[in-house]
Amino acid sequence: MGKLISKGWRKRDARVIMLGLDFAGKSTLLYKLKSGQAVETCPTVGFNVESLQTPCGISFTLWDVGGQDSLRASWPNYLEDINTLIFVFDSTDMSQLAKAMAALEEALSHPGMAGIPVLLLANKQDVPGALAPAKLGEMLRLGGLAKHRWMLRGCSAHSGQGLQEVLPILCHCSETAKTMMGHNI
Ligand code: G3D
Repeated sequence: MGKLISKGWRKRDARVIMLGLDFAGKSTLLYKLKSGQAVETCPTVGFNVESLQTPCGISFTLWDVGGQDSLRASWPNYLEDINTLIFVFDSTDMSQLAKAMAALEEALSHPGMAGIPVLLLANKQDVPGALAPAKLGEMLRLGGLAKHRWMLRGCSAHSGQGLQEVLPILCHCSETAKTMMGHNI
């Protein structure tokens, strides 16, 4: 880590991209992380962008890129030169799970994603009957994730449950980016 600091990593923003299907809760998460407050949102058209200060002193520029079918084609444009990918699942919508997993695979296959750590968020855990993170994890173990360091956390953008861990995880990911491929974060 000392090497990274001496190369000036702390002087520039870390770039984190948040992807997921529409209604997964990306915008709500972004603004909850930013302000600690839940906000009224509209389905993301294009992207929202926020800067976040972190416990480790790195400032993150967090892009919430829309997940609608027509917008997913633009995801590769955002996957260049990133430090961490956050992928958000709507844990209450089983009908979209296969589609969400396919979208994740597609994002992971982008050349810019080589060696980039991935934080998976199983959102909406406040809703009774939501898919538990452990169950989602069992479904995700195979595929493109094997080539990345990754971590799965349950959370609720409404209640804030699980979000206190997110910024420290992002700090850790950025400090150790592109090392330890194939290991969990
Ligand atoms: P998106 O940016 O991924 O498209 P949004 O998703 O952030 O716009 O959220 C889509 C809907 O899910 C919103 O509801 C939002 O309030 C809701 N939502 C987001 N996160 C959570 C959560 O953790 N728990 C619950 N229960 N709902 C959540 P509306 O009704 O405004 O469309």
